[in-house]
Amino acid sequence: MYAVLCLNWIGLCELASPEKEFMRKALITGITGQDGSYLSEFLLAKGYEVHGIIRRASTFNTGRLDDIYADPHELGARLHLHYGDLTEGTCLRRILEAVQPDEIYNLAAQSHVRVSFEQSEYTGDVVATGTLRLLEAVRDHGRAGHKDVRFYQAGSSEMFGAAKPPQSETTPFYPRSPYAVAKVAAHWYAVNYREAWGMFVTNGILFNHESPRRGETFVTRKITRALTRISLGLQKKLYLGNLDALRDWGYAGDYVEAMWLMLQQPSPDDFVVATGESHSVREFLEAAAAELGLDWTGCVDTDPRYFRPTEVDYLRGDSSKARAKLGWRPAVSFRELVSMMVAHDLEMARQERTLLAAGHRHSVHGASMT
Ligand code: NAP
Ligand code: G4F
Repeated sequence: MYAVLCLNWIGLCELASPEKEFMRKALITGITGQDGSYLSEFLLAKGYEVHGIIRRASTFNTGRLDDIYADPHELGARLHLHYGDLTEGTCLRRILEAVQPDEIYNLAAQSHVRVSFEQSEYTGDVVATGTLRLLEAVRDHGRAGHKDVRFYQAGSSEMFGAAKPPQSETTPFYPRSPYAVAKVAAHWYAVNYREAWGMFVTNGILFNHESPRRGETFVTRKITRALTRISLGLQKKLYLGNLDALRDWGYAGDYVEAMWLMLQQPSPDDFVVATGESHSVREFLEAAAAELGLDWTGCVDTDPRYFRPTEVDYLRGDSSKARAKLGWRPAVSFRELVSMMVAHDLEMARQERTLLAAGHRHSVHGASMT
């Protein structure tokens, strides 16, 4: 909340200091999302000046950044936020001109697969054409004589869709949702700008990665939020869709390191980032319930509204290229991930119960939407 109240352009107008001239600058689209927040922390710790593009919203959308945000009036503030949107090229160009970044991480997206079946045009506009707008802006930025920018494109294992596992950089794409089709388009725009204009553009093809900051309508977080609330008597039922889908789930904190490593390479390339291990939604449910000593069978039901018109049944990544070339490997195991998310959400549920006991009203927003 605090972050937005302080949002202004002062960060761009600060006088240059010798340290600032050598400080590397990163521009992150989608900075308010799960990955944007972890990446910001990672880059700030590496000494970067971090700029992020945020959307104007009628409600606060900077909650994930609250811990790292400093008032831009404060001396040495290194995180700066700018209003913008991937659906508008003009603002992207202005921000690029003002920030003059060394690295761009394009993380912004309508990233919910189920929602993309309802809002397919919008998803295409943000995910595919939004990436094109940004690439065009970067291309012109370079042509105007500015320093070269390294560009990271947030690709997704959803692009593999129905392709047989294990999926690697050489596996042909078979997208199964408007979201996945748009990500495939963005992927190929990125490849084309690399080949046509010699730009440093790298595609990260990341398999599912989760954390306590995961959006609450993605299945892992939906499960950990609901089961922890159920265990404290705050909720009775959890409604889910397909429990048989298999995903290669890693920890978001590990995956942002891979993004950064990709932009430190001598040349641009494409990399799959994955754990190499898959679990079903049912297994995630069982593991989370076991953490809580809960029998989930009585409190979980299926609701057809959470099924997808076309499902991705089985994702398991082969990240041997990233491991060999980037020296990357995941640090957090599946069990540790589940445990971390359950512990976080149990604490949230405890706080909610305390507030309720003290007479506060509390509501869980839109939990049944996706
Ligand atoms: P997320 O939590 O849903 O965050 C998405 C971000 O994009 C948010 O900051 C959101 O802003 C922003 N955004 C949405 N529409 C926008 C628009 N029109 N203009 C500007 N910004 C917009 O997603 P995530 O999990 O951090 O994922 C980051 C990226 O990696 C996404 O591109 C996603 O598709 C991709 N990806 C994710 C995974 C995964 O498992 N997490 C795997 C592969 C690829 P608001 O906060 O205002 O909504
Ligand atoms: O958690 P999900 O919504 O993630 P999904 O569809 O795999 O997409 C996520 O990972 C992609 C990388 O592969 C990203 F590109 C994308 O942006 C996003 O971050 O669903 C996972 C699985 C699906 O098979 C879904 O059908 O869980 C199944 N599921 C079952 N019940 C559910 C539910 N998914 C949701 N969201 N809600 C349910 O109630």
